[in-house]
Amino acid sequence: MPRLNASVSLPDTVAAPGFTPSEHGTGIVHLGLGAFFRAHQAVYTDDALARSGGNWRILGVSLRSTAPADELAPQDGLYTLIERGAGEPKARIIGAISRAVSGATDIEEVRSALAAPATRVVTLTVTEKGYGIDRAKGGADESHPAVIADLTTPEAPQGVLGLLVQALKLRRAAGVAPFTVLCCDNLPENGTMLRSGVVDFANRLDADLADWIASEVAFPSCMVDRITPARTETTLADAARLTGHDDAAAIETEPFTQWVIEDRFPSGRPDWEVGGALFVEDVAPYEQMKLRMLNGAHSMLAYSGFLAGHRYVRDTVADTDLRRLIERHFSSAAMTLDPLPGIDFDAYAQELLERFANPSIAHETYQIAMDGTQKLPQRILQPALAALQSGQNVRPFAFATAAWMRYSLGRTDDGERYALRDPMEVEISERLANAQTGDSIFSALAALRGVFPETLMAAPEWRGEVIGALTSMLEVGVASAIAAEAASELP
Ligand code: CS2
Repeated sequence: MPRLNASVSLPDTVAAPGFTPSEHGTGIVHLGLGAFFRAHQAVYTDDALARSGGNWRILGVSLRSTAPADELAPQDGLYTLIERGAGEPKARIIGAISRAVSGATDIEEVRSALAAPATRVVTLTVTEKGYGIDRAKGGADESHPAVIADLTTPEAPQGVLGLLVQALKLRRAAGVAPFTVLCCDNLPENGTMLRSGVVDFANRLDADLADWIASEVAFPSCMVDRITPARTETTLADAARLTGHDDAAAIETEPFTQWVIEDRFPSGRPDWEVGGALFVEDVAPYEQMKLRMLNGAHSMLAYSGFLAGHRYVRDTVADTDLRRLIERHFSSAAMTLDPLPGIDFDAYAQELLERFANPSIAHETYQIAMDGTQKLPQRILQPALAALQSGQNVRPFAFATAAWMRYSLGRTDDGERYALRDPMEVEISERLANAQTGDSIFSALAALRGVFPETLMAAPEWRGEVIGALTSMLEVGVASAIAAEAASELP
């Protein structure tokens, strides 16, 4: 079967880009060329190019891996997006990526693209752990390998903060306007957070440059949402069947998509609203809703569901006990939120449940379970603290935290071992080496640097609920602990 590329013709059933890709220049550099970016920002940009044109194609960069560039480059940046809703999957070809490169092999090209006047926006999806930001204090994380390396050789950066700062420095020296930096990871006030890392990193090298970045560079925050499971053999087989071409870069996703962005783009931006992006003054309430309801419930069901033997998210919804806990989690998380005009949290929760239950999406609990130390704070612990402080019952958040602690032991109830896949996994295993009881596991993990808010961990009510849930999981096994929790008086 021929490989997908710019010169192939496609069947009528497949939507081709609504613009001629080669007629549009590149205006965006995107760092983090994974499936989520291909299912989300690239699609909005594709819509914007089709409707409003502009030189807004994307240079896609994967910072470490060479695989995304190897997949996309022979296809002229084209790939198939498969949408799985009710009925047959739908295929569409995305043409927004002008070129795909890897930081491992093409770092010079990345550095010069970031410094180029044509680049007006830099977007990022490098995952929570990829930034090198100290999440507890803000600023650059001095223990992050890329931060250490880039502070040593700032003129040859490889990591996120180093690359952004070096490019901004070159732009300033050349009298080129700065780009706007748009963080698209699931972090609270993600623009403000990234700004703190960039400004602090710059300040360690050149205080004057740091002041200039702080006053001249825009870091709007945004909330991103689209459930995008890791690609499988089925994704590739469906792409080939639907398009008639081999496509090594195909990805699959759900029909739902949402992007809420602060409109601060002094150097311009694509017309992302044509794809449905919502531009608002303050994105924080949308981010909180999504992080605490969708992602919070995701993390809870991932740890408990994985340990109860559920491979996919949809299986956790089909388990009546776990489904009750998911619903309970949604409503407890909603209670920690300020009202959001025009949004009914009950309806949002109902829609989330339907999305989780999507029978055509095979989203692995093990995929969501990775990087717990990076996800727990904004998804579970901040709402838990808000609940504690307002006198709301903290039990649902304690159950989720206990499930993560149980998961951190690295073995199922049957004794099967699995990899934690967390940047703190070595420290976690060392701390847990002699911890057997709920009490000792709680204390061992509470001391992890920068993960748990002290006021929360010191609260007797919280401690009691987490240790209680964890002890039940250890004593009767996770599946039975879920059933017991679902049968208990739900708050
Ligand atoms: C998930 C998210 O893997 C995870 O941690 O919770 O990737 C989730 O699917 C997306 O945020 C949905 O927009």
